[in-house]
Amino acid sequence: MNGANALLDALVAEGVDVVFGYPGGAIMPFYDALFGHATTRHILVRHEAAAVFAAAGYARTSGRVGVCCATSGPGATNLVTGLLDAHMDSVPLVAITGQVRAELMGTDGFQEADVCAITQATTKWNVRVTDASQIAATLAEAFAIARGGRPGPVLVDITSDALKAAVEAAGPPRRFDSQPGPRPDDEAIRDAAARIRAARRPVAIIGGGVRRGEAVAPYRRFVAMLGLPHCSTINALGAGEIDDPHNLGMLGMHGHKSANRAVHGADLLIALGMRFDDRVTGKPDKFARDAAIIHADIDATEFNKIITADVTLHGSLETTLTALMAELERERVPRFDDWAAEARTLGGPLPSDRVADHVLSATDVLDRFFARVQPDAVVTTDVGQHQMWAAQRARPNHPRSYTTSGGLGSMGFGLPAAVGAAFANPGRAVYAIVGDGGFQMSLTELATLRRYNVPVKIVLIDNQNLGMVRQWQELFYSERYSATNLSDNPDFGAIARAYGIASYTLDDPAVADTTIARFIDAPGPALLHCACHPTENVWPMIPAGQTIDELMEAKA
Ligand SMILES: Cc1ncc(C[n+]2csc(CCOP(=O)(O)OP(=O)(O)O)c2C)c(N)n1
Repeated sequence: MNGANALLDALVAEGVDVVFGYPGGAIMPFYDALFGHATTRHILVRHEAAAVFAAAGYARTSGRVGVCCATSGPGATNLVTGLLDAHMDSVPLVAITGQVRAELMGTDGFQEADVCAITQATTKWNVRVTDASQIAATLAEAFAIARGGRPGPVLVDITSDALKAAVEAAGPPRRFDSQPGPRPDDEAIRDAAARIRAARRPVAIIGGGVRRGEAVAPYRRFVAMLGLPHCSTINALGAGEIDDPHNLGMLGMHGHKSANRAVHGADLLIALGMRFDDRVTGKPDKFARDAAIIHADIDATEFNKIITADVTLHGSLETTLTALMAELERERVPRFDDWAAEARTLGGPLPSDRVADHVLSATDVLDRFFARVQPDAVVTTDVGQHQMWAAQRARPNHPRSYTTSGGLGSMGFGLPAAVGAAFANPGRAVYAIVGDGGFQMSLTELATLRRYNVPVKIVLIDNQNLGMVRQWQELFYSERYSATNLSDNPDFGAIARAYGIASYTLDDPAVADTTIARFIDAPGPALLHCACHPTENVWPMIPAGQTIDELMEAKA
């Protein structure tokens, strides 16, 4: 048995069924151990960036730890963006990188990169292992850290000589039981309950923290118990019951008007597992300025970072909400139905640019698409206008079914994340909604779809532009369209076919419904190439650093 076998055994002990990766010199002993392995399957992606995004798609849609691997130097550095994406959205990952032999480290050895230094700011924890006997214990610790407390990515860098060195069989794995999480202070719970009782216009906001633990059910009970208007950040879409009339939808720059207006006019915000990102707050000193703030989070460093809280509740959302509901039930439970009904009227339909009848509108395509998508489908998106249009229109029924690069906003995420989601959710429909720019950053993964016959369906919103940047140039840079025109795009259908992927073209609104239905019903992977109007914009929009008072809408 060598270090590589010990590594594989440690993955098996953690129940890892899939590793997304790409081989190379320093990690070859691990690939040799993986060869023909019975339970842990290696999925060969076509770029290391896709390996880490696929692991993230796996983790985001399953709640389990995603695993990826890469070789030293260029393989390892190709993971950096995906690690940062996972770090910003609190996604539990373990990335394993090969490293040059210990004796070469620090000599600019071939394919040497100090990946621990490079990923210091993009991981929750990273560690180098040079001693084969430490591999098993280090892996167990890496998994515990990735999934414990506020989850995040961990990188384990192992020198190739440690992977090759003989090692005793590890025996039963050492368990790193996650520490019991913090419990919110009783006094703070009483204070929060008193403020809820005294409030007239309270609003709850749920953030990505709801993914952790079993917070969805208590959250739904909490808002139902109070008749509370509630909304979510993009990372928590699906947390609220989709048919609950008190659910005001997505908050933020391109959020629903009723959600933004209700928050703006609230006298109490109950912020749950969210971190007041600038795409949500716009201008922090004018954000919900009449509201007292109750902030609940597992990570105390989020308190008072951007918005000063009146009450902080440090603990898992599940524990916090359970304690808060118990405290509220000790006396009369307040109801906010009248305010919730009023909050609903603050919105109105989503504004859209008008597009000539014979031209395909991206928002119309997505409306028709989401009307047909199964409620339990997994949807991933790339980054740009299509991401926002989809977030406004998707109807996910669980925060693990809608997956997007929220904090980092990294193009190239959508397709590989869908690959990972498909491996984590066999039998569930998986859709990737991508733009023509981001698709070209990741279309190598068509080969992965083909090789493993992964039934991911890709909706390509092709507006022949880097649309989101084009929109900002139109609105804020005097229509100087610098480097955003993609009118020389390749023939996407031909590209899909070259990879052996079925392709459907949609360029006529008159046949949109039938084409979308054929695409959804197609067996196996498929591409729906939607040739859309080039200048449709995302509305509504609160310009960066502004407030709801500066809300922009489509011109009539
Ligand atoms: C890796 C990366 N590079 C650059 C950007 C900046 N950016 C944000 S949206 C966008 C345009 C995306 O264009 P496309 O994929 O065609 O989607 P669309 O906005 O047209 O829907 C760009 C370039 C980014 N978010 N990520």
